[in-house]
Amino acid sequence: MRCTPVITEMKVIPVAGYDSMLMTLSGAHAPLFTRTIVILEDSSGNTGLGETHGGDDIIKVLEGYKDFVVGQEIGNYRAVIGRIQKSGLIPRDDGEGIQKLDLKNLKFVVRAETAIESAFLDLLGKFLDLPVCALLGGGQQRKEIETLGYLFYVSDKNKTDLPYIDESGSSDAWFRIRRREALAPEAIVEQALAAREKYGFRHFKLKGGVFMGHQEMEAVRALKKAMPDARISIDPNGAWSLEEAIEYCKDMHGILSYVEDPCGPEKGFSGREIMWEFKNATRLRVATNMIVTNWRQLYHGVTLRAFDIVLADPNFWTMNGSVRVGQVLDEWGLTWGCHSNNHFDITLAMYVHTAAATPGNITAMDTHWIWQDGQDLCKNAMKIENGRIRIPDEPGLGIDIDMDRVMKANELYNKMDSHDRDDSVAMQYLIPGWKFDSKRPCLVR
Ligand code: GKR
Ligand code: MG
Repeated sequence: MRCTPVITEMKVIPVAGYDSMLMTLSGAHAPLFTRTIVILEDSSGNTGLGETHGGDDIIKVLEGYKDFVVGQEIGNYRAVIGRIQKSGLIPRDDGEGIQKLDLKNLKFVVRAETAIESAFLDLLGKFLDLPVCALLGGGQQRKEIETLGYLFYVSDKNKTDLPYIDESGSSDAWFRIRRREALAPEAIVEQALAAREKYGFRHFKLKGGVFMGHQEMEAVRALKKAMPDARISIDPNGAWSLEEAIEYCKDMHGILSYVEDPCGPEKGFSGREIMWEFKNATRLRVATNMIVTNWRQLYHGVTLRAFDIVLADPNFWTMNGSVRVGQVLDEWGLTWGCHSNNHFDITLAMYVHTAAATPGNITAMDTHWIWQDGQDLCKNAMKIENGRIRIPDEPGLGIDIDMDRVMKANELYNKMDSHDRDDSVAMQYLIPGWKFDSKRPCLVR
């Protein structure tokens, strides 16, 4: 006997959105970013939503999962996800993970099935009249989630002939600023103040790995001076050697609230060993989304005491997995946070429900959302107000898809020549022949 509705259809829809020329260790963000949307329909007529990373590999993997999903009861979704995970269709990691941020290794850490898990949870929440966070872990832990303002160095898009979005005519100060060049510390402060004005952030993170670390620390100091009450962190994505990282950070107590992936593997030692040495030398709080992306790595990282904060992105861990990470971290006196990439409003809702179900004193959630705000795929995207997002009262994820917008984002995706992320393309306009080097900030060549 069937007790809960069954899945009648699974749609996998690739989508693209507009981005600024954001700088990172990997190069410069392209004018368009890609994502993949999963829409499940069930026999009661409800729709469930999920979103994950983009690109042809992810689409292929998700298409391959359709047979596991269609015809299954929503109440039995954990078994469905379990069968997918045992199917062998997931690419296998050789153990390197993303310790060196090599984007070609992302496919080993992105668990595409999270988009399906989310869509099932959305449907189950609608069936039970409960928010998704009530169905995860020990249930809903909080009513709102603190988020941080993710600051980036932004290059001058006019140095390229690429079709970056222009918002210079917008009436919104943040929308204008986010598309403008920002390389000097003063420009980063201006970016932060505009983001604070619009979203009310109390926490900020600067994406580093662009200039030499001591120059990036100037920007961090300028941020703290402009906003003494704000909590500031920096993430150079492991670009610095251990020696450099200690040198740049040793005097940053009281200025940096934590430092994220300051260094990584070197001289035959893993990123977990090197981060432990950094933490031991500086006594600063350390976060990571690079040296811990699975349970085996978590075990070794915790054994070494290599970090204080794990940014357990549901895209790497699944939503249930991320909450489980948060539960054990909380038991062990460690801190949960969430890593992000460019994303749409469905991911925002997935992050928010995951964070809402995670116990303990979690850290302000990362989100790239402010760079995409205004490109909603749903009619009622969650809003960041006073630096926080409130859990909606509606059941499930609490968001409703707008298919016209999804199909426009799909058209944009289909117009792209390549769907694979490659931040060296835009970078080569700035530095001809530029190539990724995990140990050299992108503008240091
Ligand atoms: O969006 O370019 C970016 C980020 O650098 C992203 O790729 C990182 O994975 O923000 C992420 C991080 O925290 O490492
Ligand atoms: Mg990071």
